Amino acid sequence: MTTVTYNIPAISCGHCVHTIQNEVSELAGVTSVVANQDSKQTVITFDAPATEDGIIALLKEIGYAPGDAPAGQNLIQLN
Ligand SMILES: [Cu+2]
Repeated sequence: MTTVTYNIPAISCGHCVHTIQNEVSELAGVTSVVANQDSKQTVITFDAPATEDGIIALLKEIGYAPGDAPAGQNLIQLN
């Protein structure tokens, strides 16, 4: 299981949160998507067949490309 945290600058309201959670959770292998309107961070947990590349591609496709995180906040944890 892999958990990744992305900074997504385009998150501006609850609708964005809803869209991200709905769309990303439909990817096969994604087990958890938690987007936060205040921190603009999204925490995604997944297993195969989902891949980080696939998740990023989907986020870009729906208009929520992950942005550059401030130093120390680009968290990628491999469990
Ligand atoms: Cu919004």
